[in-house]
Amino acid sequence: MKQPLPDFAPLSRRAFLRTAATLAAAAPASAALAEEIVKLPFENGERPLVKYPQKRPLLRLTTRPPQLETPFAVFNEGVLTPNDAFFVRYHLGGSPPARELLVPEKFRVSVKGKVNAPLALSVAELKSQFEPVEIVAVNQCSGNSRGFFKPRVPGGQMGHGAMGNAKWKGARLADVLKKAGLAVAAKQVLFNGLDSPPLPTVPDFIKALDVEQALDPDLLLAYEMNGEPLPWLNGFPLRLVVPGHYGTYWVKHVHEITVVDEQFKGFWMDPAYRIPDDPCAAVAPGTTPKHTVPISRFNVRSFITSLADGAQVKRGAALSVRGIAFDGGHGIREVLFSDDGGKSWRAGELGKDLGKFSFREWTIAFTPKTAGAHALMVKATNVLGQSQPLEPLWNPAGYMRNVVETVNLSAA
Ligand SMILES: Nc1nc2c(c(=O)[nH]1)N[C@H]1C(S)=C(S)[C@@H](COP(=O)(O)O)O[C@H]1N2
Ligand SMILES: [Mo]
Repeated sequence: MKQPLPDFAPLSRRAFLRTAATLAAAAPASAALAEEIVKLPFENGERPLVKYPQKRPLLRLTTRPPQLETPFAVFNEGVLTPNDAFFVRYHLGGSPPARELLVPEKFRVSVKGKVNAPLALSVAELKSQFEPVEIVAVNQCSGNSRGFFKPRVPGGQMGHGAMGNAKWKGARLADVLKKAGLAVAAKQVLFNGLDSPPLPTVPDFIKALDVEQALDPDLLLAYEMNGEPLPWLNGFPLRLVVPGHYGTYWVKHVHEITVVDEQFKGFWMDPAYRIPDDPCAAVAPGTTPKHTVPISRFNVRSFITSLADGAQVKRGAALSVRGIAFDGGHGIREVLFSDDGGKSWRAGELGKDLGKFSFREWTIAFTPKTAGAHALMVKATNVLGQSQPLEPLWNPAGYMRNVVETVNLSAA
């Protein structure tokens, strides 16, 4: 079974080489084509809209490695985020891996370590030997919305576009691990992708899950996203999908799965990607947590997508306000909407349920009756009763922002 390489059809070969050079080297030599700049609403929030292979123009945060954010208006196009608009995050200067490393005929994912029968599987074998499973799930970076933190924190200064919702298809990780046969002593499972550090001093990007979590039937080794092979920049040909959990675990271009009999201590598990060991994952602004744990599930979030902050609307004209809500995989129970800055709330209507890991669409009717300012707010609650704070929570890494967001309108 032959698998196609990532399809760069929309770009001519020259354009591809140019973009690939942009990916691999520093900024383009000629800035002849003036880039459109998007201004995110915080200090130093200017981002050029840049086109990468298989992507429409996205907000570029860094060039090496490529870090691209989805323009927020995309979230009003539909509940699934199109592949060409899906955000891109990498950590290592040597990312993304060169296309030559991803040739399907050569690509294998190995399963090794504390297993009874080590495996080396091609994507074709993953497809033919294991039941294919589809799941709609949000992928969100731990630092999504970090740019809004006050006091500000170091790290990628992202708006709300480091998230996306897609239909993932792949083999259950649990089925693959069972085929390899876990040794009795197995404790954690490590995942490594084909991107590598530019210097030996930089630790490789390796993530760990406890065996119990790795055996959860919701976790996939995914080869498809929204009915297409994964885009190059989203992990072609294979990535881990950990529904309900922050993107840091969703290892792209995954080619090594190693079962170990001890607690893994790699840099990207400790000290990176840790949160205060507290139910709210927060500390007093400006302070350092005493104890930390690895980041895990999303907290509850919701957004208005049909109206941008600062929008001008017509007084007396009926609006259908629309948005999305999601949580760490329990499901959204209720979305409350306020058109008076949080004084009164009424329930929005929930849209089609695509599963407990998906964005949930909501809508509500609203007519601005008076001229002047209107502060719209949205607050979701999941089936466990967990909701969103009215005041932002703070932690030094700028993770897990989930304050109730406000969209300010002006009616005339
Ligand atoms: N191989 C590899 N996988 C990776 C990363 C990486 O740097 N290398 N970054 C992770 C992080 S932090 C996030 S948020 C998600 C982003 O997924 P995306 O680029 O497909 O949107 O990829 C994850 N998987
Ligand atoms: Mo991330």
